[in-house]
Amino acid sequence: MCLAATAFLIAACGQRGAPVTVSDPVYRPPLGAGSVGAAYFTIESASDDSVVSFSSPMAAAVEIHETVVENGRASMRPIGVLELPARTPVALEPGGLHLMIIDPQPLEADQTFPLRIELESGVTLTVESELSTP
Ligand SMILES: [Cu+2]
Repeated sequence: MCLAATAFLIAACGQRGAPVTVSDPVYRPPLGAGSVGAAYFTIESASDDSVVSFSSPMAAAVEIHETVVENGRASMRPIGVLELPARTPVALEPGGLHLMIIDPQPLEADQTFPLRIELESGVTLTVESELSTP
């Protein structure tokens, strides 16, 4: 237990692994019979970093998408890596960058949705997102 805790601290304090904060995480379950939910939050890193992978033990896959408006029509496309410039909050929000949650398991009313975030620097963190219904 102590060993695991120490290893985590080292990973979180590595030279490039400066603290990363995630604020206001919310999870929107799929609407109706749909199978794709969404998640939004603001993420900020103290040093230049990037998110190389999002996942969840409660979903088949988690993709990061950007919203693109072309000829007045909004569409979205997956981006591979989410850049986190130092000390710059990056907002994931409806109509912008967002997470698509593929085939999520249903949540109980008082449950939160876990999201695992893997950074290029080697740091990983798990964020519990509040359930939010539009
Ligand atoms: Cu999307």
